[in-house]
Amino acid sequence: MRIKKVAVIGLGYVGLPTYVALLKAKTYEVVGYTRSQKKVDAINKGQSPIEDEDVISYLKSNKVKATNKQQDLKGCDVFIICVPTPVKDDYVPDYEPVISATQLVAPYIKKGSHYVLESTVNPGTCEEIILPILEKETGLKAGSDFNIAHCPERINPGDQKWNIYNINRNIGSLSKSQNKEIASFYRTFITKGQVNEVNSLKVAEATKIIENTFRDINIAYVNELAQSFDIMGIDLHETLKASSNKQFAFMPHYPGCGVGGHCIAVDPYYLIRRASLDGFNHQFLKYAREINNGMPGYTIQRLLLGLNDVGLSLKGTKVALLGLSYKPDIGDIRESPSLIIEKELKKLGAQIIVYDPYVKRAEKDLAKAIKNAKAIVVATAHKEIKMGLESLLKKSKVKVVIDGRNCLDKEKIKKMGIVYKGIGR
Ligand code: SAJ
Repeated sequence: MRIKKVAVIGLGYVGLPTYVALLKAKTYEVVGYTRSQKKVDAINKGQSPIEDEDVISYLKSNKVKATNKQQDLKGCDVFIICVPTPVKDDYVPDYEPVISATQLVAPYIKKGSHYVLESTVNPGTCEEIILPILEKETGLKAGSDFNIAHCPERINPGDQKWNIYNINRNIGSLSKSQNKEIASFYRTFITKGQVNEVNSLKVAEATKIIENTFRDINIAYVNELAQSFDIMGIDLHETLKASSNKQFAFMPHYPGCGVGGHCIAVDPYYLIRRASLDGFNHQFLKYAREINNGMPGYTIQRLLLGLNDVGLSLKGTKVALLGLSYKPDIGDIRESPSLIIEKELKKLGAQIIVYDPYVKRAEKDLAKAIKNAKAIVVATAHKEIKMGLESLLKKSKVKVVIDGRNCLDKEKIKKMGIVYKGIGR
């Protein structure tokens, strides 16, 4: 079937760049759907709700229409689902956004349609959760009447080099012939990356989950090393830098105050839970999650040690927490370790001020944030902190710096007579 009309469901960090890439392809009629009225209004006024340069400039120079009206999906041949896959408070996967997006498009699935899930899910989600909903709602047969495909997204928010046009993708479907058709469709807008056809939906789902659990366990590895190296007095930061000059078979990751974001901190729980349903206990993945979830607490321990060195207690002491977002130079605070540190510091009686140039509720002026502070915790390596903090420290009352991202010049700070403690440093 020739693909003429395409719907993108979900206009966040993944959906909006996908929507714009499809518009730029100038080959399809494209519908951008989000259930958020706020996002619809912003996009229709030419304002991007996400920090993506390509999207920002496209919306500025083109009239783009977003919708939250279900009937606008009528007549679409392809439905690309780009909604969040969060976990609930007890780390149980929350499929609600995927399920409601599936129910939203179901009335418009017809013979020859392609339903494509891009959200990161555990192997089995498409066939065990999505397929029954679509067959029940449409009365059609998945596979013979319509296709279900999985093409896991690999968007890396804030990345200047890798983007939707050049990141390689994997795609799996219910059948080889349908996979061929939907893969050729993807190649019309993924102009600089490969689109690789895999042999099954489960393999497609498994690729992204292992990519992100790979990252989580490697971060946990260096976070555990950091704790032993702090006791042994070895600078892990320097060690990793040196080990990185091995030209093969070594891939550095970096210790820090924790693992945030809606990918790495969340995805492993999808695989852990699904495998447990088949009786397999992913103890290694679980332990890695425990280590990474323990890093905000470890960072507070480093602060207590530092204050101890200068005879201060945390209670009543002014502490500047620098950085709320989960990664540098963006304003996304989902699952951010900073939020746990902030909560813990308040619970322990610190007088806390939070600085983050990218997050609305935080102080934007770094000098003001550290004024009268006795201690600083760097939780996000924003460029404003890396570039601006050291010169401010000289004239400050700061006695202790906890460098939760090992992003400052340790020797320079120590020369100012300030106690410096990093994570593994
Ligand atoms: N982090 C560490 N140490 C590291 C790397 C990251 O503590 O060595 C922390 C970060 O501070 C952050 C969290 O982990 O709090 C996640 O960082 P991230 O760089 O993995 O950023 P994400 O969550 O945006 O991950 C995305 C993912 N992309 C997709 O899911 C499509 C991930 O697969 C990428 O590997 C990652 O970007 C990337 O490479 O930057």
